[in-house]
Amino acid sequence: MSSISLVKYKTWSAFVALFLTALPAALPAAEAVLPTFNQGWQSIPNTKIRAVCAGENGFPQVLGNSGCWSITGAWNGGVFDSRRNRLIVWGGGHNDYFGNELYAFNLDSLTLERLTDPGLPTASSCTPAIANGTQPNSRHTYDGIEYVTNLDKMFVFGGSLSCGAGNFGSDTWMYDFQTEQWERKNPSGPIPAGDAGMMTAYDSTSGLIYLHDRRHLYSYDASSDAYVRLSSDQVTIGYHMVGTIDPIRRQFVITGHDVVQGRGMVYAYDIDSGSDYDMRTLSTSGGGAIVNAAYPGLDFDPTTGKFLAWSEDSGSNVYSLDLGTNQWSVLSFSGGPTSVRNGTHGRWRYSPASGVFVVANDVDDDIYVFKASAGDFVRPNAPLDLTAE
Ligand SMILES: [Ca+2]
Repeated sequence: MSSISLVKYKTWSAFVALFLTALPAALPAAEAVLPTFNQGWQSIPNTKIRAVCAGENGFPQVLGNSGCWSITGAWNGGVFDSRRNRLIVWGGGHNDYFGNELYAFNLDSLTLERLTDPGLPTASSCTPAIANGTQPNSRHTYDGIEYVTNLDKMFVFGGSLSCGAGNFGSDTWMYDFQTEQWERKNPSGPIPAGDAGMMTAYDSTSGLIYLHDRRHLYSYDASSDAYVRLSSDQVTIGYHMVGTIDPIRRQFVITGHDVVQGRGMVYAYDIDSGSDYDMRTLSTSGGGAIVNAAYPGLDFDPTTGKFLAWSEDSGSNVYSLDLGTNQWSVLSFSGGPTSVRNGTHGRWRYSPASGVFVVANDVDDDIYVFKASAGDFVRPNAPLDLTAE
């Protein structure tokens, strides 16, 4: 296995074909070599981002004031590339770190790698683009990046740009995982306000990205490059919050410590057709440690129909929110990641193929996997729209 670079194979079918040709005949099936996970927390050896961080591996000019720590610590998020079963971590920003390179942890190979080298030269001022306009400036990415499953691209909105002032961008980019190229978008429609508080989620039903700045809910259609402002009534919510979609109940849910209210809050928008897009405050119980956290990790678990959340204030506990009862439940385990500051953002994500959550807590931590249930997980069939390249 160690001589095979699994991540070069971009599709499940190519991936399976590799196993069938590369493995000794005595090993009968691909499932025999794919990892399975135990209930609770597991750390995956040799998966520290710092070991492959660009700033300490050939690109000292991107280190900034805080160095490689910034890739997770400087308010940066992540997305889940469900086609390749891997967590993507992306961000730097402000004066902390100037690299715009991507990192990936693959749940099938259990390896972590740097996918790209940083774009050069780095920005000399607060510009959205670098490398002759072909790549985004590095930035704190917060909850402002998402994997767009139907296009196999990563969406990026705004963030605190790499420059002395750390100005907030309001630019939109897509990273194409097939061509490994960035594209700056020129969207139509009212553009959301660039700020620390933007929250995004991809909706698998509509194929749209939903984005909330601190005033309004928007949708973004990446195919037509158009934002639409969905909410009529302006709200004022604080930052330190994250947003995620319940695709079954058709809700965009926001939670975390709201600096405007001075306490943790849970908000929701109905995103089903015919919605009035009015923001509702949900009265939930039992989730104090997660609701009050700054930038918690929050993602939907389709096997239970609940949100699962983890934050730097959670210890080894994971919190589960049932939108049917508005009740949080505590899933108590041991051996989870050690707390760091500045939030988890989108670095806590669900893997549909493996049936686990995965978190990149800190560049000096190994990757952690969390499995909520004790039973075996049956790997779903590969998506039908994948073809070999
Ligand atoms: Ca989100």
